[in-house]
Amino acid sequence: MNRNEKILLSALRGRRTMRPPFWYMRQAGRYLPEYRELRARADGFLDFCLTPDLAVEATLQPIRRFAPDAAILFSDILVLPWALGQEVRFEEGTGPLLEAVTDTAGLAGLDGSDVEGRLAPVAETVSRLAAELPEAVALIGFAGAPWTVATYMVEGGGSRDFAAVKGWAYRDPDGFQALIDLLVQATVIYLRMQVAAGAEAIQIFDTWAGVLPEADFRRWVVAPTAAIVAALKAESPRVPVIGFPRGAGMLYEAYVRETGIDAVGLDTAVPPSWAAAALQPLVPVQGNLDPVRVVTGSDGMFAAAGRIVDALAGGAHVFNLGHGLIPTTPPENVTALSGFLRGLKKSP
Ligand code: 1CP
Repeated sequence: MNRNEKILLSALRGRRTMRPPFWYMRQAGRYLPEYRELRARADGFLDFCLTPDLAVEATLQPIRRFAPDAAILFSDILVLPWALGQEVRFEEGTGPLLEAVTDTAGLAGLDGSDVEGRLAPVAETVSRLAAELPEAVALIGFAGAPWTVATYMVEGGGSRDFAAVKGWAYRDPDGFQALIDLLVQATVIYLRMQVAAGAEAIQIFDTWAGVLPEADFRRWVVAPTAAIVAALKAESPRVPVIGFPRGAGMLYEAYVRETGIDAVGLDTAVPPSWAAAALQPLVPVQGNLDPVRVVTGSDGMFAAAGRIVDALAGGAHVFNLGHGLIPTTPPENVTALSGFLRGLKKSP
């Protein structure tokens, strides 16, 4: 055992740690006043993600405040469609808006030949962070999973029913496969670039994994993720890959067994006791406090966090939320939760 290994990486490699390391999905963002101030200085959200000075600062803000065990690169999953040539905008209040690609003809407008060039600013952000972060803090890089990124590309933004993206996948699976293949290829390039720049772990966000029936889940969630993991592992076998198949429910176990991921993120609905029995013997688990618990805070927050820590104490566990922090979160609740987590010690 490497005594200088960062606690996050120890846990992601399956080791028992003296306390669960912790970080928070969306630990940077609108709930922080210093983020809102920084955001006001950028021309738009994409510009924010692609300006290393701003992205480095946004990544470091929650590290200074809460001293979590990991920093996550400040960027967005939708920089990848932009790098493929799709028009992507972030509208104040409405979220992302994309020029929808809904069929094979639309695919002709995408170009995967310069992902590295267009996303070079992200690599610069990662390498600056690798140099600037406190010694004990691990740096996590990320990308969206092909299925989740495809939902935004095909729907033209967020969706309630996913009728356009499912419609294409059901009507013309071979055509849709070409989009997924392009995304797998581009995602591998993008994540390899982040690892080369200094990312020490990778998270693959599959926010909309839970909307697919089983057969389609295997084809559009499991298979593309497995291909990405295999390609990353071929080059960097020591860099842990965390998969987050949000909403996968009864398919969580198949996802873990069939993708080759090193650790799995649990959404808020996954019972920790079930995860301890079914998933933790296979891989370290990460999660899964309800982000709304951090809005309401007080005793209920500590009790809910304590229940998760206790249920997952028998194996490797990275404490996190079941989804990202929301804009109404009082930062002082995050401070209090972080103090609680740092004070934990595992009984021998
Ligand atoms: O104007 C703003 O400030 C925009 C808010 C915002 C922020 C802070 C967006 C727009 N993206 C981000 C940053 C972001 N996005 C990070 C940064 C690092 C951190 O966590 O601190 C990460 C990891 C993401 C990933 C992301 N973007 C996901 C996957 C994780 C998840 O939350 O489910 C998804 C689905 C997106 C798309 C996206 N980007 C932004 C919004 C509002 C959305 C969601 C739209 C929707 O609800 O469908």
